[in-house]
Amino acid sequence: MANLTKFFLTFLLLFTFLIGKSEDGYELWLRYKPVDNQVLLNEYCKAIKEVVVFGQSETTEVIKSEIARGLSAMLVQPYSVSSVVSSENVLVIGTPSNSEFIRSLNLVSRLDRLGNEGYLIVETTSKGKKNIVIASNSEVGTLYGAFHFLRLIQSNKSVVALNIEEKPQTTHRLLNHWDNLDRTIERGYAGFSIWDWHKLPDYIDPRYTDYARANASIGINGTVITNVNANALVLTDQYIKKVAALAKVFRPYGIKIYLTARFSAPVEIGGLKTADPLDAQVADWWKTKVEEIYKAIPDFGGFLVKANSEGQPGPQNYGRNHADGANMLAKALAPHGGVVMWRAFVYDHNVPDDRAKQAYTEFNPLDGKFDENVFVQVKNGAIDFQPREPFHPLFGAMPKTPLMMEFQITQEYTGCATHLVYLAPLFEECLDADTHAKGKGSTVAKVIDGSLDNHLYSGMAGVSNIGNDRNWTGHPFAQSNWYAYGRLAWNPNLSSEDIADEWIRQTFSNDSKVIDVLKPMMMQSREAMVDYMTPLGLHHIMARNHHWGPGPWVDGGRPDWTSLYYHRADSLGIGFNRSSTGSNAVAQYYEPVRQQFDKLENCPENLLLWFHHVPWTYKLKNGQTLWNAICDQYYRGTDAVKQMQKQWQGLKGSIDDQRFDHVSQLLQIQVNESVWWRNACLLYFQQFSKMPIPEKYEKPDKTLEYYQNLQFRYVPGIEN
Ligand code: GCW
Repeated sequence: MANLTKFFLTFLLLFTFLIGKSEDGYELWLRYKPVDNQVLLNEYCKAIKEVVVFGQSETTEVIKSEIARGLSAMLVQPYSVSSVVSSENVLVIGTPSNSEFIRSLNLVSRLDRLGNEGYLIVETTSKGKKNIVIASNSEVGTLYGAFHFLRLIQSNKSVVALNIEEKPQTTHRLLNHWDNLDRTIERGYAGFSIWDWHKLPDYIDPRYTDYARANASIGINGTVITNVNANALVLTDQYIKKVAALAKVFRPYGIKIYLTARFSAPVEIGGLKTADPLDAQVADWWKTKVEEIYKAIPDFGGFLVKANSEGQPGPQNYGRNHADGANMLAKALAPHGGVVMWRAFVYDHNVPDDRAKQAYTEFNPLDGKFDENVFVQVKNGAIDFQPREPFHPLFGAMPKTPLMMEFQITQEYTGCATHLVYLAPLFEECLDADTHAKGKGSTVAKVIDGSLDNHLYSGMAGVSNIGNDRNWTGHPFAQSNWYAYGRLAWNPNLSSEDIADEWIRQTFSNDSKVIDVLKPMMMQSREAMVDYMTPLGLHHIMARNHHWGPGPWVDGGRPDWTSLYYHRADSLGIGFNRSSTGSNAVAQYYEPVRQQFDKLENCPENLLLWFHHVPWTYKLKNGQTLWNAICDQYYRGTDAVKQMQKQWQGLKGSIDDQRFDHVSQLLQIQVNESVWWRNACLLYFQQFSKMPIPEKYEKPDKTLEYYQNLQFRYVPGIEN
């Protein structure tokens, strides 16, 4: 009897472990769960009897521990790592310079094509013995290969007869943290900053290592750890020591640290009278400061700068232009191999022109004027990370300058951390867009990977959604946006759907029942969000400051910070006329894109109100009036969220309880907030259209005044 009870207890324990075990999401996509497919498990165990990692650097130590950890957990048997290949079925990891064995394999010509960070994962036969080899020209490259190999097993892919050749398509793959030194995060929705400045440099939070592991696993090789709305303090000696301590943790993972440079730092912390970039003393101050930084951080990456934008100081304060400012910093960094990432996110309410045109107007004439180690960093669209924007006209328009893409991973305008929105389709839409700068096929991806104009440097930046919430990103699904961003920075040509597949398998399950529900759900989630927030090309109609809820009525103060400026609804129609009869922003695009956007009847309907002021009764391609189409899309969006909620409920039991409940509750919030967006926007716009919401739809249950009077304090992400 006692034995029977023990048996049942063990069974129960095992069962709870396998099915109900709660997971808090801390492990991200690096969960390394035991492979539960017996056939594959046998295959893996047969193919990997031993592991050999060559090399003695800190990076090889990282590889050893990650591989041993991953394989032991997934293949449910202990793996230790040795440094001699003595038999077959060995997983061998090394570079030609750290291993005689790798040199003997004849991989050199293949490795030559892969640069410093690329890698091979191949099955080799040497002296009649079959092994799996991960090889690269650098140890960081082998680390990337090791993570790729672990991903194959995590996502239940075969490891027989592997012949993988990978190489990053961009040189700079960065996260941009908008983290302040007081640990608040501008537009951050997942808690406070993970950088514990007060305890640095002496206390090293183990989280820093897990952050580096996660980033290296997707190929991110740099991080800007401070807000672009910069604080000069981070450039003082006291803080440089703290930054150096972080850099030391990240170094073995191939991740460089970058800082934001406040343009007025020479005045604020240097005691100079001016920050004029053409003043010799100023240039000298930066040169000395940069030397000081490199003394502490020999592989420091460089500076990211927001200048003369939204109140930040910059060269224009002294009558100089952006190139003057960027080049002065670039000259200080060049001897050390550092770069400047100079943001093109500039607009000024004192300039009478359409905000959407201003960045192009300022930067296009500066093409060719920047030093070699300067990137111009351009947001995906010309306004500001809206749910849908056309690609930024600067892409393709500055052939002599490497342009760095800036995507926003944090969901400032896309549901903060309560809406399940997979952003990879948004990133993909922009990367795949054809600028036609050099004829057909001049995609944005080719501009930013440097291939269109043959640039040495190329890159992507993603505004981080990471905070000190236990699961890093607040919403469990927001982890997918960090993941997808990294994968696309590595290869801008990957498909968002394939990335979703990879992520689901690693983060939730290889069970096809789970994948078949989650993949389509994620894939349509961005379109659903566009529908319930800003359909048909509407944009910038969110509430003031916190940008979280709807605010199509926002008016007063700086016109370019109101909603009225963007939607221009009146009794005749709605939308911003940016065609040749309006602000003529379309002229900043190459033909035939220009024509396409310019003509109302050719304009893609999902960007209609971005480029045109359209009559309420205008007939769309499906024969509907504009007003009815707007209604349909808002209701379609909220219905899609309700559908997501139902689908998620169907996965009860297939997902661990803790994350299942977490997402269930967030989906209810998303349902409520999508209805809020829909009702508030439709009631507001109805004042102008004077047309009814079609009978078939449930009527908004609150008045417009109700929505307009809602007040919120302490919404995360802003100074309250
Ligand atoms: O998206 C807007 C945000 C600001 C941000 C700015 C920028 C860091 O509302 O909070 O400031 O863009 O990108 O500089």
